[in-house]
Amino acid sequence: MVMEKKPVTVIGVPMDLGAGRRGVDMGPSAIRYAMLKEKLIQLGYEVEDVGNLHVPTPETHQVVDPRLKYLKEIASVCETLGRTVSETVERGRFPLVLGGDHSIAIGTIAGAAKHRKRLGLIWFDAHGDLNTRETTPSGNIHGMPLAVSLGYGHPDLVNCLGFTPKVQPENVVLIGIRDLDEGERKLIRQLGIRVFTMHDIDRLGMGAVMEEALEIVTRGTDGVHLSLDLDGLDPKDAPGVGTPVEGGLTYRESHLAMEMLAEANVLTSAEFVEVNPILDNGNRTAKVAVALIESALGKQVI
Ligand code: Z70
Ligand code: MN
Ligand code: MN
Ligand code: MN
Repeated sequence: MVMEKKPVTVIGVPMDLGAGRRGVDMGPSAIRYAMLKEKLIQLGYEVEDVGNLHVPTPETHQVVDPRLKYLKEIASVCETLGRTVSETVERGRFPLVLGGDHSIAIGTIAGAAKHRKRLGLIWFDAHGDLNTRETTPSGNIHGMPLAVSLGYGHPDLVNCLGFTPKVQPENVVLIGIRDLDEGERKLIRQLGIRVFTMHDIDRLGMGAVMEEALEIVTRGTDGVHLSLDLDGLDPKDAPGVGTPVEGGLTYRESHLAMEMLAEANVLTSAEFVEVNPILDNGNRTAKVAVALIESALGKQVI
């Protein structure tokens, strides 16, 4: 089957206020430098790049609450991002958001959910990103965006674009997980969220995992968002991330997942986050991100 090729709008968000470490603010540049636009045009897409949103520099702002670092600034960027994503959908285009740290998912998902009765969500990550002010070990908001999208967290984050929750737990899957905090485990149990840990992927294989994941995110939904944190991959394949965690998804497993998403033809928006070119090796991680984007948007060998 030939995939419908909706025109793509690239939105860069050079955010690092939500991460404990500087460098992910250069992610959008690194991904563009890895020839994203050219590759998508080669694939047959019409591509528009609207550039980067304005994100304040940490040096010009104070941490007010150490358990919610840069809350106001992050909430404000996410509001703008949410509006930009929402307008992109209204214009009949596919929003492709480049991070930046994972806190931007609060805005991307708000914009994507605004136009859906029910949004499915695939969360690729080493981490759960299910912390709240009460459970966070770091105060870094990039450890919270999934909880926020489910309706748990500070009102300034949860009410992005004026509605909550953005997604229902029964339509959310996590894939690649291997580093959870105690509060995150509790929320997963409480909400009954389907989590495919590295253990599950080793046992079942990525093919079976994606089959089940696709069923969960498409059951009763009218759109699916992919939120992919490059630290879900193994540091051998994606060394340029803020928080490398051993024992991750291989290049091949993550490609299979993207190809199965493309085959299912269900994606309505996507974001690729936490690329840190400072810690990388020859922009390898941004190149992997571009290759994964190509696969998710339908690139095939034959
Ligand atoms: C930890 C926290 C996290 C990314 C680290 C880590 C969260 N659970 N997310 N790197 N991308 O601080 O909440
Ligand atoms: Mn962190
Ligand atoms: Mn992560
Ligand atoms: Mn993450």
